[in-house]
Amino acid sequence: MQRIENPPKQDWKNILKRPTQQVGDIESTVERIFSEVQNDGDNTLLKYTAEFDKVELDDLKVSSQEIEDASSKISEELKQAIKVAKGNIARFHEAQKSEPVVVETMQGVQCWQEKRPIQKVGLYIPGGTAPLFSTILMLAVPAKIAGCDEIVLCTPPDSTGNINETILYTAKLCGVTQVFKVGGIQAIAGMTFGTESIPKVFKIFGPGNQFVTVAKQIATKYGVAIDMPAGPSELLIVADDSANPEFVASDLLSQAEHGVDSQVVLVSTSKRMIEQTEEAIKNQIELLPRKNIAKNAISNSKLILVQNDKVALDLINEYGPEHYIVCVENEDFYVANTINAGSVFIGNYTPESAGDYASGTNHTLPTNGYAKQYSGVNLDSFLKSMTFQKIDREGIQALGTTIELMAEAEGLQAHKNAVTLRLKELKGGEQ
Ligand code: HSO
Ligand code: ZN
Repeated sequence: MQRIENPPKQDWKNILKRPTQQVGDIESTVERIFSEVQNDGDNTLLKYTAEFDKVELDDLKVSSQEIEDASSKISEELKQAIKVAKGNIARFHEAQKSEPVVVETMQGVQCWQEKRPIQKVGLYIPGGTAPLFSTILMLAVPAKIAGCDEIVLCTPPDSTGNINETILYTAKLCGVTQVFKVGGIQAIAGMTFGTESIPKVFKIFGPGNQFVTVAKQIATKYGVAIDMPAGPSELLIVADDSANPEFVASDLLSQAEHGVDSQVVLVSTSKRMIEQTEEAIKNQIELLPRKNIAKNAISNSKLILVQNDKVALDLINEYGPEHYIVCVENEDFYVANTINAGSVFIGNYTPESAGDYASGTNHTLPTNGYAKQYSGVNLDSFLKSMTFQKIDREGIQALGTTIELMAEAEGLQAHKNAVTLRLKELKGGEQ
């Protein structure tokens, strides 16, 4: 890990740079696959599944038999754990529902806003080295609470044409409507246009590699919404001598093991804390099954010593971490004054893994500094707001002249007429 002491402000940007991703020529590849999927639907999906996932499938859709079989392969303890997590995630997101407020902006003029579900949503769950079934909980549970009618899930098959059993079990448990064995760019294209098998969706959610990330961005060109631009996992911890360096090290490693491009940062006003954490990382990392990935990520990561809390806070707000652990005596200062972070974990007994799996908050969060302008996934991500208004006779009489004057000034006579005719009719009625 790189140790940095009291860096001057002009160096922060450079120090806090995320590991760069090789984007290269991805965009033209994505465009090509999108246009093939648009023209030749399932055939293209099957062709690319054979090419990238090394399996020839007859059918993209997971059968109900496969889903049933999956359930019997999972231990009761794990099923129970998934249900506990689901309960907490559901409680937290259920509480995000809000009631419409009717505002009478003028007498007789009522305006309000109501939320309605996005009817069809698509969830992408990556394959790869770790089957992230927890992400299904984070996406399908709020989608269901929001009332989305159709929840489609795409995930790549393994080379025998199967999907991880826990992914299938969790998808069923959370009310996913259909699961498809397709991954990568072709999966995002399938959900964007719809194919013979896969329904077209209105919004796509979920993490993925660089190809999937670029594909989601291209999907927006075709009118499909996305949750947010995704990037590698990140964690920033601010810790002082009240923190436990073994705990801090374990948290940093928990994110470092996600991928070689994950980034973890420790900020502290205590040199002792930094030294002890570095030592603890060295010991713990050797015992991890994914130590090679974690070591790579750790080599990109930083231990930053700063002069005081104010400097630490400014640096944290400049970085805008996806996950942010606060383990300091004066936690209130950090909690109250942090403006840019995806999700905040407070105190020595709040590991980031809690939010990754089971405490109730969502783990689909803005990375790459996007916490400055994006929220993590929440119930509203699956809803859209519609406004309503109802104006009565008294209301149009109160507001009419205002509208007429403004329409006239914009040179839009028909707009004005729509009011004038009504006012005239009301006047006539009075006589
Ligand atoms: N930390 C990841 C989510 C995750 N962790 C899934 C474990 N499983 C990104 O927020
Ligand atoms: Zn994680």
